[in-house]
Amino acid sequence: MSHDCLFCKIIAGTIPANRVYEDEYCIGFPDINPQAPTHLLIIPKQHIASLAKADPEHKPLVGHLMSVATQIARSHKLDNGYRVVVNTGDHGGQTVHHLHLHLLGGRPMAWPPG
Ligand code: IU
Repeated sequence: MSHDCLFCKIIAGTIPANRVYEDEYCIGFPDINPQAPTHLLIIPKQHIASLAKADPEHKPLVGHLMSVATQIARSHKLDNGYRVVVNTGDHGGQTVHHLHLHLLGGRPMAWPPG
């Protein structure tokens, strides 16, 4: 846990969030500023600052997060498709420095992203 990390505080329960998913390794909850009808964040319980800071030892965890995204997309019936985004670093548009997957769905997405 990193004491000045917002997402670590959500994991610890000191900041509330509606956990739509939880297991031993990660939680999923709605983004506070949704960019699509479904916009959830999936975050590991372990503090990893970004995808760029993930080491080979984190491979099973990163794979697990992707698998959970699939599972949540199914349970939310995003049958027409969805997008999973991992903003990484300044140029990637990352603002919260705790690894997270955005799961966006419920509308068609444009490409390329801004
Ligand atoms: P980013 O990929 O680091 O830019 O995404 C961070 C997300 O965290 C962003 O979509 C915010 O709306 C979201 N968020 C949140 O859900 N709750 C908060 O208290 C804060 C940010 I601060």
